[in-house]
Amino acid sequence: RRLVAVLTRIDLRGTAATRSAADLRGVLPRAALDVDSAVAQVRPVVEAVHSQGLPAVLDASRRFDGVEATGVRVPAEALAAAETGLDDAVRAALLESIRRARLVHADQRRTDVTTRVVPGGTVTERFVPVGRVGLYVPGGLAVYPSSVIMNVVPAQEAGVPALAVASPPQKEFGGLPHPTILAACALLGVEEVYAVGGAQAIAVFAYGLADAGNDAGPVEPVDIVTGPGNIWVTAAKRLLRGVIGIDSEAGTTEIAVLADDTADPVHVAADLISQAEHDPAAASVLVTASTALADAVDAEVVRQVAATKHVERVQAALSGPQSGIVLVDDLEQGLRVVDAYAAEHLEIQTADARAVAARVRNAGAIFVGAWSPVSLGDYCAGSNHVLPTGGCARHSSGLSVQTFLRGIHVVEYTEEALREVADHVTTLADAEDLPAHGAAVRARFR
Ligand code: HSO
Ligand code: ZN
Repeated sequence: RRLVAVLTRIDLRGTAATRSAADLRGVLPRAALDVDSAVAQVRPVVEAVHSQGLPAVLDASRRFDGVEATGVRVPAEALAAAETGLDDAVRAALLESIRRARLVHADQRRTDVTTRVVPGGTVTERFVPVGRVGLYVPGGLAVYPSSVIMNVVPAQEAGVPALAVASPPQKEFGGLPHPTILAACALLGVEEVYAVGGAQAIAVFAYGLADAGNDAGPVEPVDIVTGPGNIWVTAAKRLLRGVIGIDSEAGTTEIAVLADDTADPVHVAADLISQAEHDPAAASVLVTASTALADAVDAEVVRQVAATKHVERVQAALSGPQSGIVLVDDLEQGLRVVDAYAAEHLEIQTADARAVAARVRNAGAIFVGAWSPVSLGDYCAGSNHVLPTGGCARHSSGLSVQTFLRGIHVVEYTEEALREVADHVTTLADAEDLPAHGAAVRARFR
């Protein structure tokens, strides 16, 4: 195979300082994902599942996954068998990943807070987990037992009482999801697993099924659906938001590296390639003021890509318009660029990396220094790897315990405390021309 120096250069030297964040976003590499036209395409599938139930789901599995099935529920025996059949090293790694994720997510639990607004008047914020969640685990180019962990652990630590997992049926595994995915579910104590993928999976979660087939009973609808997925899954989530709650859209993965002369080009290239491995549409972006580093990373990328397993995918991702090397004048401009880009994953490989990282405002997750690569976070850091992509890190966070909690205000005032503020309520009600609001308070003091 002939390999080319793949990363495009975007030279912002001399101009980054004067551009607005919106302007910078316009010139930075990023894939344009047309979710809206995908919404139109998934609508018939979603509507069919809603109106016809199981037959429509099985029909979609036949058309999109090439799988003939009579039901969607993964039998308990299949989960147990997958767990028993797990390779010892994989089991140990999954358990360590689960242990670390539990440590971090347990610390995210919220305790109720009561504010005494006035004597006799309190507002309590009570944190209540949602009742039932659906967690989507993609199939596609890779197998993602790690994503089972990243979805299930925060929901469990939030105290969600009912939890179901869906993942595409695989022809080579008798119409079930990949055994490692089933094993991860078993290790986490998840018993309700469905072999259904794509938009039809999200529709099943949103509307439930009167009959899951094979005498498995019904599928109850869920309150929230989380988890990454391809464009069809993303489109279905966008379409059904409102019927269900959803997490932020986690699209094709992205890595940005902010690096200076102190960074090791071998590490930087390896990290850029690591996330490019996910998908031909994955994005790998290096931001640096050092042309020496840029040249060294280019050379390393060529060398390492030649030796990597998924060379076609990686080449496509690195040479696509969504990837590149952005040249800036200095670290200051580099910080402006990475904030404008708002990467899903941002590595800081600079001198005094911790201080630089502390100044970043927009990123899904930040990886500090030479010993904290994104791959660590993908599996075993304890952090969550379901993160906002496509610039959504400007307004959204990754998956956490908070995703599955609602904060409910509980208001309790005594007669005296209400009497004391009654005039203010009446005045504001009159100012809004809503006198019945004021009357509801005054009626109590006649
Ligand atoms: N980098 C992906 C997560 C992942 N990587 C799973 C490997 N397996 C999105 O954060
Ligand atoms: Zn990854």
